[in-house]
Amino acid sequence: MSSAPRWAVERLAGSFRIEGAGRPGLSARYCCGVAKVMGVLNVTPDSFSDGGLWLDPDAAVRHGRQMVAEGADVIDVGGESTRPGARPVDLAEEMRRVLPVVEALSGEVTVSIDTRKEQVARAAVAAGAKLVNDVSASLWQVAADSGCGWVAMHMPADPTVMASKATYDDLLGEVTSYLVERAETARRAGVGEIWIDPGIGFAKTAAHNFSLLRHLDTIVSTGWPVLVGTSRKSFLALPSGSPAGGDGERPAAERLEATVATSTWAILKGAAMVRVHDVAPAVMAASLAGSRS
Ligand code: HH2
Repeated sequence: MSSAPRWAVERLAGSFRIEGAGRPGLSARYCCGVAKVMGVLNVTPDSFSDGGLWLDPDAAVRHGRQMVAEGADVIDVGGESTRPGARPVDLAEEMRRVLPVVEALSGEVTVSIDTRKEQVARAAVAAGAKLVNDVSASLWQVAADSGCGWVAMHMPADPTVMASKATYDDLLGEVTSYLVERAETARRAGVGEIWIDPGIGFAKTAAHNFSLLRHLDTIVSTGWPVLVGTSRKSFLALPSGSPAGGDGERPAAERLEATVATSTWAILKGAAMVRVHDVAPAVMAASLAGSRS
């Protein structure tokens, strides 16, 4: 450890800060050279890859601490799955799942709340969350009122129907202009820290997801810090004939290598943060990809 460069030591200690987050024209990546890692903490029974594992609050907090020990910069606590076809969770149940976990972890690490409900976002911020991870891209007022950060993700249709809505005339143009419009609206409302996220896997085919990764630099060139979440998603199952080849469907638990590959790809294209279930390999990827310049 003593021979590690200073940035690596700072990063592993979890103290690396992205100075430029939310400032158009100043990509966060260029401020410090290393992308952040957001660890996924799903307090749900039905998330697509880890449903039920962390439903118990004590187990969730232990897992959150484990991800912090592995170098996560942010822990993203969610109480409602957004996988295609997922059933909505009622407000009281979502609050019951996430609030004790947010409260327990927010004194130890930056916590984000992954929700589409304004009341959950407000309660989580009151419990210590510093970032609202908003797949609906509609909750900027919560961030404006509270001074916390905000992630706007592209999801053109509700999870219950989104599988049938993956049609675009100009995928990259539509995703980019939607995100920039949301970010500018939030900035006008007074939000300081704003992230944009192309919403990999949300109303998108595998070809759409690969295309967004290939052209991620266009989204990065808007100047808003970009977050990307490919972790364990179904387009990484690599069926025969997919762009990356492969010899059959891989279950979610066997998509680690593909997650690391696509997270590294996103970082090299300029993403300032990646959202992953497996933190240690992503921290390694971010450190190596960031140390090249
Ligand atoms: N993906 C998921 C959930 N939230 N938030 C952002 N900003 N970007 C993403 O790509 C993203 C997200 C889906 O992953 P997961 O939370 O593991 O699954 P589930 O929605 O089934 O809980």
